[in-house]
Amino acid sequence: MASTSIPDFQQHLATSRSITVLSGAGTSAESGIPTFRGAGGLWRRWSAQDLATPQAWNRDPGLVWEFYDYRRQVMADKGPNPAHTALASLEQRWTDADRGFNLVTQNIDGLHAEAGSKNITRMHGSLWHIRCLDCGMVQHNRTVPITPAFEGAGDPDPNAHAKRFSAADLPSCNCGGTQRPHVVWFGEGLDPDILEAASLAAMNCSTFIVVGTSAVVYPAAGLVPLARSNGAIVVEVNLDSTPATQHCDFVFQGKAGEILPDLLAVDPV
Ligand code: BJW
Ligand code: ZN
Repeated sequence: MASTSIPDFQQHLATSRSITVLSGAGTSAESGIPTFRGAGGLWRRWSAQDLATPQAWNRDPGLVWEFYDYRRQVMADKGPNPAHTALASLEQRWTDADRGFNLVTQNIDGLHAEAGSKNITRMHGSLWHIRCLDCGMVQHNRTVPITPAFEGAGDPDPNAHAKRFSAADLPSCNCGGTQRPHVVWFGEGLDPDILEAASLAAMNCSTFIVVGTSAVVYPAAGLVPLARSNGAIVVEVNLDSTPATQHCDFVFQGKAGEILPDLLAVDPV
């Protein structure tokens, strides 16, 4: 049975030589960004599981770009919340004390970096980067709409008149290749270097903090038992229990933006 004692967790945290955090969409929920599997996770009649796939892209790249362009519209004016800030502040205290800190995130919204987090491993890519399908070049891109053809598109209403996009409407690279969102879709392998960095961070930490993830998507979800079996104390912060809960030494149920600022207000000793 996991503990819910804040003082006991803080006593452990203060002596932790290395902390790794695994974050998910719930970390950004209080910034106003819908999670994948919660309310607001559908776009028109599709879930991420339907559109965040190579099959959806091959069937209709214009529809997939419209989905991502809509999410870029939603995220463009959103900022970090107290959960992001508490994690950035924890990193600062731990690195100032020459201790380890890794933030492994499944999120693609960029809000951890905006809050000041530095040592970030982005498992699923970035909404603000696009990649050429021909030459592979990755570009930072914050243009919304992604091309003029997407002006006024992206309406999430399932009854919205759906515009069909042609190949010429999609963003294209200087080499002439079509560009896609630089994110990892279901069924696509993660960058091996990124997966290795995430796995090492899980294996080599003394505290593993899992925050705001449903812990159902692999390989990210596998980091939780990996950290535990390598000796880390595992703590979960989430509104609900998840498949990760069984691997936890401490569990704090509630909103990350409300729990983390107090829970992590600890100096290294
Ligand atoms: C709050 C809160 C608040 C809310 N405070 N908490 C092993 C077993 C079974 C299947 C597989 C396996 N290995 C691989 C697979 C296949 C697949 C997979 O995992 N499928 C499962 C769903 C069954 N994985 C893959 O395909 C991966 N590739 C891979 O492994 O390649 C090799 C391979 C392929 C095929 C077979 C075998 C091997 C790639 C996964 C890529 C995931 N991509 C996405 C989309 C990214 C781009 C985009 O955003 O569009 O990543 S899917 C989506 O899910 C996104 C997220 O990062 C990811 C995780 O979601 P997350 O963050 O957990 O969000 P939610 O919504 O699920 O949960 C939110 C949580 O927050 C909830 O728990 C709430 O309670 C909580 N919450 N408010 C605190 N205020
Ligand atoms: Zn190119």
